[in-house]
This record gives sequence, C-alpha cells and structure tokens, in this order.
Amino acid sequence: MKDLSNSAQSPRRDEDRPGGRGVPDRHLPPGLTAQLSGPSYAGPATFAQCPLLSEPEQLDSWRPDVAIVGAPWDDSTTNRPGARFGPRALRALAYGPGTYHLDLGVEIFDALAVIDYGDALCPHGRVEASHANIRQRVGEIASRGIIPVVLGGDHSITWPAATAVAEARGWGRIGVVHFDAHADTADSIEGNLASHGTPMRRLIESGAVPGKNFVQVGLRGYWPPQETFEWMRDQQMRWHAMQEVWERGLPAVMADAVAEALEEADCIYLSLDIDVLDPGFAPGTGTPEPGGLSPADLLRAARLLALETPLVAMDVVEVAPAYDWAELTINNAHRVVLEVLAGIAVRRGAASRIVLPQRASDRSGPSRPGE
Ligand SMILES: [Mn+2]
Repeated sequence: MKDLSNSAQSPRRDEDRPGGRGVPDRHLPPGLTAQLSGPSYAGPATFAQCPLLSEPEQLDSWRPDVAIVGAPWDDSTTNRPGARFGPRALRALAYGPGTYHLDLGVEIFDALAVIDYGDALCPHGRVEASHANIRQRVGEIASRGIIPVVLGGDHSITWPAATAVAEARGWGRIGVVHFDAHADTADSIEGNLASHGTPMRRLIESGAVPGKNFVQVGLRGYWPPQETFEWMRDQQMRWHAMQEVWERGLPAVMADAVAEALEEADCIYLSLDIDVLDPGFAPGTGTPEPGGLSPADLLRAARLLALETPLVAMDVVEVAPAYDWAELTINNAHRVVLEVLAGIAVRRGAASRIVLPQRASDRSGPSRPGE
C-alpha cells in the first residue's frame, strides 16, 4: 500500500525545481487518505488513487515529481469519436493490483511523488478554447519542472501539450518519440488544421519540435499517402514502421530510436497513441489498424525510454472506452503509464536502493538501469 502523504524525496529535488526549497507540504486529510487507500474500484477516481490537486499553488507546496492531467477532447477525430471518455476511464476502470514493479524492483509511489491534477476544461466543439486550456494546464505543470503525464483525448491534444512542454523546457530542444499506427503529419484533413491526423506537422511548423527531433515507431497500414512521407523526409523526420519491427524485432529498433531521439534534443516527450497496439489488444480506439505491437513489447519500450532518456513529459491518447472489450485497452494504457513512472523512479535514483532480479542470461554481472 502506498503512503500517499510521504513519498520519498529525491535528493536532487531542490535543484530540479525553480524556487523549490524546504520540505514539501504533502498533507492530506485523514479521511481522504483513507478513501484513496482502499481497493482501486472504490473511492474517488484519481489516476492510480493518487492525491487530487487542482490549483497551481498546490503544485508549489506539494512539489510532486509527476502530475497526471486529463485532456478529454475528441472533436478532432476522423473516424470513431469517444476518446473524451479516456481520462475518466483510465482513472475509474483500470485494475490496480499493487504498485511494486517486479522487473525493476521498485515500489513506484514510494520513489516518486505523483499527483492527479484533474482535467483541462474542454468545451465541446470549441477546439481553440480546448487546446488553449490544455496548453495552459500542461504548462502549469511543466513550467515548474514537474513531469506532465497527459491522458487524452484524441491525438490533436499533443499539439498544445507538447507546445507547452517546449515552452517550459526549450523551444526546439525537445525530442518526440511517437508510437502510433499513423504518422499524424497531414497538413489538413477535410480542411481541419487541428485534426488528430495533423498535430505532428503543427509542432514542426511552429518550431516547437524540429523534424529531426521526431522519431516514430509502429507505422503501418494505408495512411498517410506518399506525398506526406516525402514532406516528412524533407523535415528529416525518422520513422520505424511495423514492417521494420517485424523484421528486426522491437529491441533493435528501440536502440536506434533512442539514439536518434537524443541526437540533438535535450530531453524527450513520449507521445503514445494506443492504436500502436494491435486492435486485438486495444480495440477501444478511434482508428484501429491491424498488425500492431503486442503489450509485452510496448510496455518494455515505454519503460526503456523512461530508463534511458531524460524523459520530461508523456501523453497517452486515443483511448475510446465505448469500443473497448473487457477493459483491454484501458488496462494496457494504464500500464504504459505505470511502466514510465517506474522507469523514471529508477532513473532518478531509486535504483541505488533496489536489487534487480538477476537474469539467467547475464549471471556474470547484470547491468542495472541507472548505472
Ligand atoms: Mn495518432
């Protein structure tokens, strides 16, 4: 059971935080602590039963390492809508058996202070207002040196979210590792510049993320068309299609992707469209494309990024619960976040306090993440 009010503090905390000094104030009323300490199907629905904060000032006093924030916007979908229900479903329906990471040997929420910062307000049909609210709420997190984990929403929310992170961490200095069945680099779709098929082009055009800093993994199927890929080549984007994953295996592809992402970027934004998974594992999404990744691969790839790159933000998008079956998609999306949180915990120093299980293939001296 995690201790909600007394998460371990990283010794680097004060240096990491602008103006961060002294002991964080992480007091929760005992009744709320009790409410958040029961089984995951009961009590207020916050992500992984983390404390709920709503005000920027509370971020200053609590000083979490990570803030979860919802972006329940799906009016930019080209096919099946419904991702507006993603954040609440991830909070309410995900199965929460515990928080000890078996492979990394880390008690995630002991090593990392994580809070739920609620949702950005997304009034229906008002894309400009909704995207502005997402940009502001993510900015409130990122500008304080806190890692935002954004729960979509359709993929258009990556435009304002990554823009806010670029503003906080360095315009043109972040790299984006983008898992998706689709490149999402169209110029416009049906005249819509803010479609869920266009956010990556907007980020490149604005200069928030240069094309060279984009690495995409998992592309497959029948979209976008050839001229879009020619534009992507002109931007010096890199991508690793499912065909390459099928031929080389994901570990080899990820080694290249990590190296490419860090070539020029100072830090990494992970953008994860759940449709990168095969629809057999993630039917609850707007634009399912057969032939995708398995959870066993995706979870380890996300973990690897958190372990081996300076990851400063992530989003998980396109979770549309109405099309889900038995919470398959919900649980996979939830676990992707847990993998990243565990990886960040180890990277930030929890590794010195844990013993990793030794692999049979590496008896002579296992290399430990964080070393
Ligand atoms: Mn996408």
